[in-house]
Amino acid sequence: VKDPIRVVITGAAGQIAYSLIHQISSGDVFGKDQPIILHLLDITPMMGVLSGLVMEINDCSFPLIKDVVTTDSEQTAFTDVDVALFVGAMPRKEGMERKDLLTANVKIFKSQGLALEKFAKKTVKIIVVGNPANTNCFILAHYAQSIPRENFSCLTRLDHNRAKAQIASRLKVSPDAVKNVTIWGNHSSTQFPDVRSAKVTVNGVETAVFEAVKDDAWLKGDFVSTVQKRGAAVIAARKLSSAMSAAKAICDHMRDWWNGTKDNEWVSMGVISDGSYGVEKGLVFSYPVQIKNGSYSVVQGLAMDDWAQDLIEKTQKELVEEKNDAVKATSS
Ligand code: NAX
Repeated sequence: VKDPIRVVITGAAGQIAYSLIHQISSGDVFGKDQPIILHLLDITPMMGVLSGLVMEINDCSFPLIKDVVTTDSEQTAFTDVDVALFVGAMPRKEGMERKDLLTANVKIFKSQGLALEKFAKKTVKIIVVGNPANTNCFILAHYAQSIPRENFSCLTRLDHNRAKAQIASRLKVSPDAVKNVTIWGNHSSTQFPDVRSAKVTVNGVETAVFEAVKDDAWLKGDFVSTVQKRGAAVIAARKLSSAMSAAKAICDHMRDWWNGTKDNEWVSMGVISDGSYGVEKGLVFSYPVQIKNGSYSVVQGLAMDDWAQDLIEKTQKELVEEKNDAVKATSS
């Protein structure tokens, strides 16, 4: 029997966590033989909601859940954790400037970064989901210097899954017939969903997505903007932001990180840039990655052209601006 792992979820009283807790607890991510102790962090006014959530977790009778810790204390939340899912963040409220949002989040992620540094295991695997996800991850990593840089990531897997779904629906195939799509850059509307190296299997035959779709104008136009704006489209229709699909994407991201990617396949993850593809070193940038033995490596040598380079530069520029504003906010 395996020892339990400790998994902290921040923003545990929110809507993404509500879907996420179920999938993690049922063994979908770490395996059906991996016991789990859940640490659920939220702010003080949400402690009542968390107590109700614990009733529901208990009532699910998950065999893998050995204990549930609910707390508003960062120390309690991050002590000895193996996995940290940073879902909670300050939401953008009406009338709030982008700068105010950034300042509020810098405060949260600075404080949580310091607590992670002090209390978590040094092997902790981290995904930042709360927006602005890339820049929040940058701040978190900055304040947790003793944790290896490769343990930090942010979620762009939802964008990756959205890109796969768009191609699959266009070609009337199952999403798992589509592989090697890439999300480059920021989890924002400047992201670059790229299928120039993606492949699709139709009737047992694997072909390039560009060859199968035979509509370059769509692949470079509406496809890109649909994926970039999908989050906004969900909000407009549902009056709430993506939650079920976000939770599914968090699980996909962590499952692949834990177990590895398939041979000759890659996934998208926001990671701390090592300068690959000319991106500023240290930025949290979404790349195509392959994973083996719990470690990712950025897929190298993918072809670039002026169109792609331009889009990568645009999303990089936005991330540099966000990072500079965030750094400014830490000193103010
Ligand atoms: P909710 O507003 O439902 O839940 C957020 C929870 O975080 C709330 O319970 C709140 O009390 C808590 N919280 C706020 N400050 C906290 C703090 N300092 N410590 C602990 N908890 C705190 O939002 P939900 O729909 O669950 O979304 C969560 C975050 O994910 C948002 O920032 C959202 O923008 C972001 N998203 C990111 C995505 C991605 O792909 N990276 C996609 C989905 C989602 O939009």
